[in-house]
Amino acid sequence: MTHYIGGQPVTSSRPLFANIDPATGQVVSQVHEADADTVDRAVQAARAALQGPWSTFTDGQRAAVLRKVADGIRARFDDFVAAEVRDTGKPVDLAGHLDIPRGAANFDVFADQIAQSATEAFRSPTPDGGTAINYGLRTPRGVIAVICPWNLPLLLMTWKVAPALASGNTVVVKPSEETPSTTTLLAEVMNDAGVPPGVFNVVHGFGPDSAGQYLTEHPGVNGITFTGETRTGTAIMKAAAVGVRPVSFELGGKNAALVFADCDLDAAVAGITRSAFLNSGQVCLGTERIYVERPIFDAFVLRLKEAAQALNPGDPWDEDTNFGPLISQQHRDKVLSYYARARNEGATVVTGGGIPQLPSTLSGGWWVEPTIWTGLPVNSTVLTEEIFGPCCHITPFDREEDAIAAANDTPYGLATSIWTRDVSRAHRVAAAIQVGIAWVNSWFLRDLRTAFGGAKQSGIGREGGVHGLEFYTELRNVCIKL
Ligand code: TXE
Repeated sequence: MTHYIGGQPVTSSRPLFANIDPATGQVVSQVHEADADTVDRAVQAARAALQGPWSTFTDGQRAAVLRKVADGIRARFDDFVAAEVRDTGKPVDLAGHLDIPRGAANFDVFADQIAQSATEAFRSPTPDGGTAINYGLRTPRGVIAVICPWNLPLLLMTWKVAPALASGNTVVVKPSEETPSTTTLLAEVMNDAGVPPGVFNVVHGFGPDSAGQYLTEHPGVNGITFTGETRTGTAIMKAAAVGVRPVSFELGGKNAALVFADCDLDAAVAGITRSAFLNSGQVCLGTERIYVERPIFDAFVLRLKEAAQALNPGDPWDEDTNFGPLISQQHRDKVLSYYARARNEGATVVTGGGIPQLPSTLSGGWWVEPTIWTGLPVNSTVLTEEIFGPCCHITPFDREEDAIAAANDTPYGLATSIWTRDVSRAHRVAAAIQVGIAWVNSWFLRDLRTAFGGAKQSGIGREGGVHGLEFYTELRNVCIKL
């Protein structure tokens, strides 16, 4: 698999690296790793494209091209699904219903957004008794570096690329080394849709001493958008400090669900089963801490255990499979180390805790069991650190304020879900929990026009709708004295 620079596939001189199917552990392709020169070439192509035909496109013309990109993804739907399933091992049903359709929809959403965006205007008195008109003029920020994770590769990448391009920027994308394929396919779709050469560039590779570091340190980059680990965000922020370049970050989480005794228990169990185990727990919005009001604690634990045990791990190409492997051996080692720590710290293992028995064709993959714990104290490792696997801990609570305090007792603040039939409580708790996204009686229910992002160490800035414009454009105030 090659890089994609200035509208062309490009190779580089470093040794290729293997792209592995996490379901089987088999190598599925070899990928070029960008050196500093290759990254420089990509940034220069993106800079040159800022001066090219792209700069003459009206908002409406850019919107029309983005809609063609969305249609282009849909026209090659099976290719995108196959690439995502091979790279991630996720069930074909999930890639086909979430990753690829939402990845395509992101282009439609931001095409609509840019066609409708307006800026502020003020009529102002001047000291000499006259009048001035002030208005906001949004201009593209320039070359945007897009650094992506592996959990929802196309979806999270297009969530950044679509608003960047809608606003008239050019991009250099570095997909995760674990999931290079759909970004490369998207480059072909961009070409076919009439995106001018150099507007969308792709470089492959790793983080430190590789494409990620070279790209974020490159002085030709005007802004960096990143989704991934908080520690990586810290390294990228240091790189961005040189040249005082802005960042947009969506980072880690340790999200809590609060389940009150008056909730619809069926809905809460179904929603939390999704939030803890969808994509094998590799979702930034996922729930790893669950607080349940004591009268329904035992019933909830039993119901969630049954739901976890009913999950169906297996061949990702089987339509009935709804639980996939973890992304890599390294990540499985990390998740299994938390399974061991939970046991060592005295957890009651309600279900799971190990590696599932699967057919021999899948035995080389990076599988773990969906796992539920109870009985750990608030300061235990698995209740404080992001695990990013299919696991959660359930704690009983007696008072609303105790549940809120426990939910807030973390440096993270991405998302929460609150399960109650009491409308006043729903509003009260949603206002009290320090997060960027609070769901009531639901989880991952997204209107793509709404703000998306994290409080505290879960991020900087908001993506989605008009909110992303703050990052992807410079707002100039023009003052005209009449
Ligand atoms: O993330 P990284 P990894 C969390 C989750 C997971 C952990 C590690 O807890 O277990 O992060 O996953 C690039 N300069 N999340 O190692 O390292 C890297 O190549 C520039 C949460 O995959 O953050 C990849 O493209 N780039 C999460 C991207 O950063 C660098 C999603 C993400 O890698 C870099 C994924 C550097 N110094 C993991 N170092 C979420 N919140 O959705 C790495 N990269």
